[in-house]
Amino acid sequence: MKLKVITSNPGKVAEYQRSFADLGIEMEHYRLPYDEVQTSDLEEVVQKGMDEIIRKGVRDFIIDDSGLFVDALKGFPGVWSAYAQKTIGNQGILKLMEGVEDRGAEFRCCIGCDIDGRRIVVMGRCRGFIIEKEQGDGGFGFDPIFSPDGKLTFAEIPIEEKNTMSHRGNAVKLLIEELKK
Ligand code: ITT
Repeated sequence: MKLKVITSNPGKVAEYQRSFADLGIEMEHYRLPYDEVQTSDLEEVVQKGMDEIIRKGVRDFIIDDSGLFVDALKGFPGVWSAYAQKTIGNQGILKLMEGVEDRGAEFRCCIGCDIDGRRIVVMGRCRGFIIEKEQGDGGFGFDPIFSPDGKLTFAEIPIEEKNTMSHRGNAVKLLIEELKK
């Protein structure tokens, strides 16, 4: 079985390849731009993205819309995470958090999977903290500033370990439960 991972982000693909390796599902990086509708809802982005991809005649794929929701910033950057990452970056987020005591944040990941004509949409979450300065050079995106326990960041732990607790790893667990049904 082979599934296309439709994304522009190779970091996501690496995590899916690791998660599905033991299940014998091959995850193939597939680049196909699709519209990410402007909405405050990750699931809506995924549902509309899936409709568009299926209209283009592509089947057996997954897409993933994710974001970092910072408590003290009232959920920013949230659904605008990709834009925030490209513009202000991790340093910009740290600047917004200077002197802020409440460091709580949540990563969310919505996965849409089209498989054998079935549509499965699941959401995974991971709570943690925005640390004071960037730490680690693994992972991607916000990994160097997000720590699930306030100690090591996602950029400092191996991919396998990140997958056991991350928003994407938690969404994958739900997806696998659905696939088994
Ligand atoms: P797509 O082509 O799949 O949309 P993208 O990187 O633009 O790739 P999103 O639209 O889902 O992805 O944007 C989410 C942003 O949050 C993006 O900047 C990611 O780098 C970041 N992000 C998502 N998951 C992350 C993770 O596990 N660790 C760190 N940053 C993450």
